[in-house]
Amino acid sequence: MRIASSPTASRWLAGLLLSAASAVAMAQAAKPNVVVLATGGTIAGAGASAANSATYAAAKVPVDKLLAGLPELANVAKVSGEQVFQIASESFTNEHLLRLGQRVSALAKQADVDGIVITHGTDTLEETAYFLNLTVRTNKPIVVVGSMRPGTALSADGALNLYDAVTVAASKDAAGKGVLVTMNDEIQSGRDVSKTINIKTEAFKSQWGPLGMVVEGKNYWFRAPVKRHTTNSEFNIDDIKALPAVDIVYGYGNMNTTGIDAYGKAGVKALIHAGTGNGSVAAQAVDSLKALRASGVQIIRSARVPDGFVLRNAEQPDDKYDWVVAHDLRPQKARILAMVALTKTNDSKELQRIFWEY
Ligand code: DAS
Repeated sequence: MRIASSPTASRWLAGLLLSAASAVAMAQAAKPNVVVLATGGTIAGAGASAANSATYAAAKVPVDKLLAGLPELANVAKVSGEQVFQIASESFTNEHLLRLGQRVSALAKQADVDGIVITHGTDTLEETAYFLNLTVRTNKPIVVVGSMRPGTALSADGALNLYDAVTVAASKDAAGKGVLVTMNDEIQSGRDVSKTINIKTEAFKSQWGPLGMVVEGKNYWFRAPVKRHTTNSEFNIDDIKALPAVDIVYGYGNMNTTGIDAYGKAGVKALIHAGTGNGSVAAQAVDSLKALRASGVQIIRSARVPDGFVLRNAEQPDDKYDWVVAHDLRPQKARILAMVALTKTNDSKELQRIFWEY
């Protein structure tokens, strides 16, 4: 169909194009602002070939390339990216945790930021998510996301995980639920979730189940966290300048005290004991732990068994020994909470309260 090229028609067409462009601009302007903080990991990884789903280099792709590779994000939010680190997450240190937490806290205070996504390696993703859950005082959605395969691999999972993370971070219904993790279509609590397998995309699980799912850009919620977090936390990243030394010893048959004694000499402020079964402590290790406690070190009983929770005074006389139990927290999560709690108190009864509440 030819459109007459009269001045009137040209003006009409120009007007049409202008209103279409302004409609798009208005629609985009109405979209939430989401900031993606990139730290590295497999989601930024690259392999030599598409067949390399497990052999690759993590922390290679910069955040602007990650975002450019996902133009669909523009349908969800106005997304901007920052490269905070570019590391494999097994190399995270307490300093990385503090710097990332401070950046998240600063962005969360900005009126022009509606949600925050953190791309992260999967190895310690659960620790970072829990740390932010405990210390960032905001109701805005904060979503930590990773991937089990690099973007170069067949059936890579990073793009959809990132799309889901931005969807949740842009959603008002994700506010106030604590720090979240989106992996494999699920929305998990940053407190509850752990990496449970090292070679499948369905890697992140919680014994208490996901909070919901995100499917084709829509969130489906089924429960909300009951433990204290973010705005209901007594901890604040803005007040934490350093994290105390807290380490972990593993329980096993033929257990000895070499590790316990070494950590004592190294000056840890708390020692997480990842005990067998219900957080049991080998008879030959009890005296070393009691001696550490007497020297002022907090002893926190967790378990190497992934699920369930450690009962106080069940397998060990915690009252008598003045020990703390980690409740349902796995050793690596118990370490995060112990570090944060010790920035406020070294009282074992207060610590036990904190382990019940967070
Ligand atoms: N090395 C792992 C990490 O950076 C890769 C990954 O799974 O993200 O945590």
